Amino acid sequence: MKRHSTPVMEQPGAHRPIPPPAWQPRTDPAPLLPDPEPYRALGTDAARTADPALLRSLYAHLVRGRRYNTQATALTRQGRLAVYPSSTGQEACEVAAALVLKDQDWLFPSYRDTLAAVARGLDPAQALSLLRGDWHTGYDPRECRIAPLCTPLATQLPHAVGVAHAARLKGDDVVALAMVGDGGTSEGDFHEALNFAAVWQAPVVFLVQNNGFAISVPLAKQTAAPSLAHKAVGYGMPGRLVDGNDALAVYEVLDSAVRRAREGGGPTLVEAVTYRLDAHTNADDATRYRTDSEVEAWRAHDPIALMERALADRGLMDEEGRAAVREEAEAMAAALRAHLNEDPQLDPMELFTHVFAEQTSQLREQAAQLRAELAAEEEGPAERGPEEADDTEGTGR
Ligand SMILES: Cc1ncc(C[n+]2csc(CCOP(=O)(O)OP(=O)(O)O)c2C)c(N)n1
Ligand SMILES: [Mg+2]
Repeated sequence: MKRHSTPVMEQPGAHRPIPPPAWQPRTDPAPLLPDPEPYRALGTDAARTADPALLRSLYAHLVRGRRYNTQATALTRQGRLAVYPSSTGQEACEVAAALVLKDQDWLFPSYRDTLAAVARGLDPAQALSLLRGDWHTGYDPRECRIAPLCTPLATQLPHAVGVAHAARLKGDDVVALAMVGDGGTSEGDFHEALNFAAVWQAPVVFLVQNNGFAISVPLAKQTAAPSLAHKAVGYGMPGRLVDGNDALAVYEVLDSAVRRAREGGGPTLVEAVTYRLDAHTNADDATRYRTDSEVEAWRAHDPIALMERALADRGLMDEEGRAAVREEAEAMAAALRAHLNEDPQLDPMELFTHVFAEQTSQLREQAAQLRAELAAEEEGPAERGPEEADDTEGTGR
């Protein structure tokens, strides 16, 4: 009997497509993955061998930073400061971010990162100019190499990449460290900044302070990623996870990321797991969206207490030393109060300077209007005739 033989290619289920050209991942993802647990240094051998001067300096900055936060918050209650986003509980991230940078490097802070700017050397009172509504940024960003405290979420990140990339093209030894909150990682700017940073291998370090909330929105409603540090892998840069309340751990992780960037190794994304102990700002009531017990659990992991224990364990600071640190912080707070209790002498016309290199026609019009209003005010209130007064009577105007 003659058997019908069907060609292989035509047999049902036996279709074999031509394989695509060999595919390989462009980067091995394994070394980019963050550790499963946040890195900790205090209470480990790393703290037992760390440089005593570094530990003492971190501690002094933490205490000073906490005092700065309580003082600035008090000034909002006295009507001396319009708004203050406190970083109490997050001081370890703030201080470490500032201390790992060299003078020629750039810091790109968010609105919550006043302490980082102050720890980098910015005058404590000047750092509050913006939040008092005094005068633009309040300092010269180029002189301090601190970008303006940035309120629009994550827009500082592409700026940091641009500065870092430009410096690399010019051959300048500059690293940019950009700070952002957990909520800021949901912004398009975060994606664009990290993507370009990795493609260009820009000398930039991204520090995400995951403090649990974007105002009242908890992280679980913000992302389904295993961690924010994992997001780095998708861009082709290493992601590091660190205990954000352990100042030595944050310092070590950021220091190694900054060194790597400086040596041409490209960007790193660091997620510091921390907690905002205060409300979002003085205008927020945090009891509406989180429990006291959650806050108390984080208070037990206070960055200052952790560092105090590490110093005591090594016999590096006694009560006298701690009192001296507190005294210095009090002096800083007193100077801050004195400065903010003075009414600033401001020229409203300066509102229009430093906005655009070339002023727009709308701004020119607005400036002219303001100039006319100020001149009218100088001349005093216009005298009104009796008939004019009669005209407005009873009209409710
Ligand atoms: C582009 C943009 N969208 C919305 C806001 C309003 N806003 C101000 S703070 C904030 C939450 C940010 O949370 P997170 O990034 O976690 O920073 P945190 O305040 O916790 O430091 C939001 C949505 C803003 N400032 N900018
Ligand atoms: Mg947050």
